Amino acid sequence: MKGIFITFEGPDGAGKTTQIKMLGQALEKMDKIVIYTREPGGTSISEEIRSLLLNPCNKEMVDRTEALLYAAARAQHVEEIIRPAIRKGYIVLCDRFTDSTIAYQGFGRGIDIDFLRELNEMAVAGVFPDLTLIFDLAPDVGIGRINEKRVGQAGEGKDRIEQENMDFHAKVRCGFREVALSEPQRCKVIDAGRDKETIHSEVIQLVKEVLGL
Ligand code: T5A
Repeated sequence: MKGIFITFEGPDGAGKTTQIKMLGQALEKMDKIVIYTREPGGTSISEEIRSLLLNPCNKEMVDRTEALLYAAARAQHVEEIIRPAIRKGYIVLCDRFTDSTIAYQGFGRGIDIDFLRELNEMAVAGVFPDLTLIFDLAPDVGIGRINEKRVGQAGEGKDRIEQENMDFHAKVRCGFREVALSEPQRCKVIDAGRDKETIHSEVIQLVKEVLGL
C-alpha cells in the first residue's frame, strides 16, 4: 500500500509546525502511522546542511550556494526518509518542501524559477506531495510570532533567513500565492491568521478528503 505525502508551506512563523503536531496527533488517534519530518533537515547530513544555511554568521553565502544547499539537503532527505516511508504506507507530514525553494530562492532572491523547478525535480527524483497546505499570513504577523516565540529561548536569535527584511518576506508570501494559483489541485491555501483550533479543523477536513475518509 502506498502512503500519503503531505507538505506544509508558508512564510516564517505561519504556524506550520504547530499544525503538523495537531494533525499528527489526530491521525495517530485514528491508528495511522505518521512520520514527522522537516526541511531543510530530516537526516543527519541534511541537518548539517541546515546548520550551514540558517547560521546567521554565514552572511557571505551567495544566493546560488543557498539554492544548491537546499536542493542537496532535499535529495538526501527524499532518499533516506520520505521515499521509504511512502513505500511502507505511512503518512508523511513534512514541514516545508520544494515550494519553499520557489518562494524563497525564486521570488525572494530572484533566481530563475524554471531553473529552480529543474533543480527541484532533480532533488526529488519523482517524489511529489499528494497534498500541500499553504499557510498564508502577513509577514509582519509571522515575524512578530517568531519574535514572541524567541522570548525566553536563551541564546536563540533569529536565523539567517528570518533576519531578512520585510520586503523579502513580502516577496516570499507572493511566491507561495503564485505557487497555489499555478497548482490548485495539489495546493490548498489556508488563512493562517485565525486561531489554532479553527485552522486545525480546516486542515483535518482537507486531509480526510485526500485519505478518502
Ligand atoms: N527555506 C526552507 C528556504 O529558503 N528554502 C527552502 O527550500 C526551504 C525548505 C527554515 C528556513 O529555511 C527557509 C525557510 C525558513 O526561513 P525553519 O526554522 O524551519 O527555517 O522555519 P519555519 O518553517 O518558518 O519555522 P517557524 O517555527 O519559524 O514557523 P512555523 O513552523 O510556521 O510556526 P510555528 O508553528 O512554530 O509557530 C510560530 C509561533 O506562533 C505561534 C506558535 O505557538 C509559535 O509560538 N502560533 C500562533 N499564534 C497565534 N495564532 C495561531 N494560529 C498560531 N499558530 C502558531
